[in-house]
Amino acid sequence: MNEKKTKSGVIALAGPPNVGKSTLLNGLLGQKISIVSPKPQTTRNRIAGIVSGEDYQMVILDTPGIHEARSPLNLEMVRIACDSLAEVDLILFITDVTLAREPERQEKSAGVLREQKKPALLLINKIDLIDRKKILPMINKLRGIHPFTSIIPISAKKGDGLELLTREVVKRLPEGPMLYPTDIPTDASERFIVGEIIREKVFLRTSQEIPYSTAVVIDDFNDGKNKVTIHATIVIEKRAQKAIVIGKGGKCLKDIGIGARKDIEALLGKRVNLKLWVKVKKGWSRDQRFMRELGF
Ligand SMILES: Nc1nc2c(ncn2[C@@H]2O[C@H](COP(=O)(O)OP(=O)(O)OP(=O)(O)O)[C@@H](O)[C@H]2O)c(=O)[nH]1
Ligand SMILES: [Mg+2]
Repeated sequence: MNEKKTKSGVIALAGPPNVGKSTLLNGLLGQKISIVSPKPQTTRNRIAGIVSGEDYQMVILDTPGIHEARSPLNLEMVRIACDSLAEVDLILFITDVTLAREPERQEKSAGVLREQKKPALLLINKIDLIDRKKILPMINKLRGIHPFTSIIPISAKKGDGLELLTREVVKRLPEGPMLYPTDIPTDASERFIVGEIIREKVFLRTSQEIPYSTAVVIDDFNDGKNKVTIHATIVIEKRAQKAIVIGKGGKCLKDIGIGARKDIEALLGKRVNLKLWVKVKKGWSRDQRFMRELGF
């Protein structure tokens, strides 16, 4: 029997915070599995999206942004991002048009690429924000920071350049069997994504240090016939933050719940009954044991 040859491999999305790594993962998948916000350091853990074509499979790892970290949580995030690079066949290093104006600032995060000695493509994201004429000079300026295999301008949000990007990635994948069933979009559990969706709504509806002091724990996930009942706790670090997350007359927490429920219903394709609590756990982001419970 003449078996059709397939190509498959693992690809990491890496780069500084906020450049659009998670938006790109969702764009390539055509489905939202990784949370997105205008604030840096949104993604905290590695999450794999599985993009399957007729004769290829790309297992794409979204990673936390690489930044100068000090707190234990942030150090852990950067470690996860750097460790992910060691497991992959190809690295997609992402920058955006704002950062690309200052190539010097990229050199540091590009330093992790030099350690890896792996093929890396550079993606310049958010080209929808600038005049097309400015793209070529930008590409020329960025060539110097690393011997990239190729440089591709994209707009993860609008979908520009994603077909070309897919072709360029598949071209470089080794021949091999499909690594996952072709009908599943991610290796993450529904429970994990639900926790992330709630955390995203906290990122979108609170400010200053609160998003960075927030973790979400799923206490109960009960998948009924027509309805899923979910109990979750939003964990914050200080008493004063609790009042803010709950908001005047409970408004902020209610909005977080409404936004999260809508997205969770879309994810699960079922009606959802979401119950949220807010709990103070002093200094959790420095507590190794609690961080392990969260999956770090
Ligand atoms: N205009 C424009 N905005 C974009 C594009 N891609 C992402 N964004 C926005 O950039 C912000 C950051 O996007 P994310 O996908 O969360 O970025 P990230 O690199 O995953 O960030 P971290 O997880 O914090 O490292 C969000 O407000 C996105 O909507 C794009 O192509 N064009
Ligand atoms: Mg992200």
